Amino acid sequence: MDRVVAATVGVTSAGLGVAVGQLVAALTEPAASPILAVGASVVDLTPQVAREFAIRTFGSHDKLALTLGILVVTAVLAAMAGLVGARSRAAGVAVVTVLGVVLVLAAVSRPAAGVVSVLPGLLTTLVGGAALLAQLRWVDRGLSPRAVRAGGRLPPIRVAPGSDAGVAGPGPRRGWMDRRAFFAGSAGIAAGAGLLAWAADALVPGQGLSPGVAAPQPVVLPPVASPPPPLPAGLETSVRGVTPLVTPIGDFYRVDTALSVPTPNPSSWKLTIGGRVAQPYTLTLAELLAMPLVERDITLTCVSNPVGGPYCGSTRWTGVLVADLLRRAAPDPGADMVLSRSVDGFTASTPLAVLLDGRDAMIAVAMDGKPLTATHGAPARLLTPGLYGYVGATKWLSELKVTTFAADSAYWTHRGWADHAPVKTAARIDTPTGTLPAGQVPIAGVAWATHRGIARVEVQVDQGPWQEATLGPDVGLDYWRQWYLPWEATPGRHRLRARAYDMAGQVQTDEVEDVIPDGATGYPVINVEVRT
Ligand SMILES: Nc1nc2c(c(=O)[nH]1)N[C@H]1C(S)=C(S)[C@@H](COP(=O)(O)O)O[C@H]1N2
Ligand SMILES: [Mo]
Repeated sequence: MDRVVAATVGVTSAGLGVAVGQLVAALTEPAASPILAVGASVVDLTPQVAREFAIRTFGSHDKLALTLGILVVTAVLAAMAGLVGARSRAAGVAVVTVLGVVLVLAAVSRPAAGVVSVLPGLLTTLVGGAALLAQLRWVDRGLSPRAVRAGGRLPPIRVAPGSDAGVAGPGPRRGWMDRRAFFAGSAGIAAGAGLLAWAADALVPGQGLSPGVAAPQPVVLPPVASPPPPLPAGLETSVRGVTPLVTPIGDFYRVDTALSVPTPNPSSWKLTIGGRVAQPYTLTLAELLAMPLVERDITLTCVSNPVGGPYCGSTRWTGVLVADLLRRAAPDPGADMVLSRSVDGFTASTPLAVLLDGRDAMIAVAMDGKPLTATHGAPARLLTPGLYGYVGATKWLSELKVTTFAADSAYWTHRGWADHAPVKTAARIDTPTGTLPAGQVPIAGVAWATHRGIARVEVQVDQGPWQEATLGPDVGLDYWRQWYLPWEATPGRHRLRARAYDMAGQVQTDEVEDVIPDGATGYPVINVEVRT
């Protein structure tokens, strides 16, 4: 059989199978869809270095890139199945079976998998395999898909015994193939598969190629007893290009391992507090919201944020203090860590001492006065001021397990990242960038030393002296600080650098370190060109 034809048969069969699997998943269990299940497994299995590369290279598009990568690899494997199947049906069936087993295993090995998780992979395999065999048979019998669709109206093929060259009667000759009709048929199958996949995608918000925010069921927040005063106006009202004091929720960075956004049902959601405690207990969302709520202004940063990078956001959070919840459970004196678990299986390890040292570590239920969005962990997430997100900010929280670092490790610490990861002091230059006209212009940005507070920011132009910047409003130790320095930009190329000091007077280090294992360091550098 023509190789291109055989490969095409494989690809369209797989496309149909995957599309049916996506649709079945959309109707039963979205996370078990072929693309998401395989994608999530790839995410969990991929070595850290490759993930870092993906995050940096693709930025927030890393999930889309991963999905496209999976589709390309699937197409290649499917083409091979077509080629193998054209030579030997048994071998083709074997290849499809192996791929099917991988699919089903990927789905059932997801942390939230249930019995129905096998369905999408199973149907993908059955439909894909059946489509493969049927198409190979059509092609072998020398019928174009159009002719096949005509079905009974075609005269039966009569093959002269002992001959494979010719046939008697008016039917198409054995081996004859209308390539154009075949490819038209293939395009039809592909279009059908595309339509099914599109329907599946539309049924499940936030799934697959559309990284949109899935709408959580509305959570009604009770009023907060003694909220802090409203945040002051930030420097953004006077300094153009500086990051706003409060990050709009829509601009708040998102980092997680979830390919599809988990959407736990708020009415059945539960938080379990257990492990090495005297009094384990479980809370419903209503019970959690009935506890005293606090509102705090906190900056959240990702350990994967490169120097000067975007993975940092600041807003007002509403929640219940973790210390209150833990004390009620009475932790064992020998415990030194709280392993927080997400409904999607992600875990973070937070030092118990940090959670009990009086800082405002909380189970957050709202950002900026509004219930958490699905992407930021609805209905409730952990938030630990002063620690990077991977050790203190578990989204879609389901459990707090009091334990020890000796007994347990978490998703990222298991993969070589640090157990103890306080946020490092960092300044970021937001403006100017690129090319600008000569004249007065502010050099401005934000700086954070979460839970230590920012005392001072300095700016250096070229090899000049470090100059003290003016700081924006002080919102507290846990919040970033805006800053600016007026600059008389002269024509030519200039190098701008910045550095921050925490409240203890400690300047950020100029030693350049990568994000692994506990956060990047070094001064941010911006090169600009000033026109005459
Ligand atoms: N369930 C879950 N929670 C998670 C993560 C994750 O992958 N899964 N990533 C953590 C990391 S690395 C960071 S930096 C913060 C980011 O929170 P955000 O997406 O709301 O900004 O979430 C943390 N919580
Ligand atoms: Mo992170």
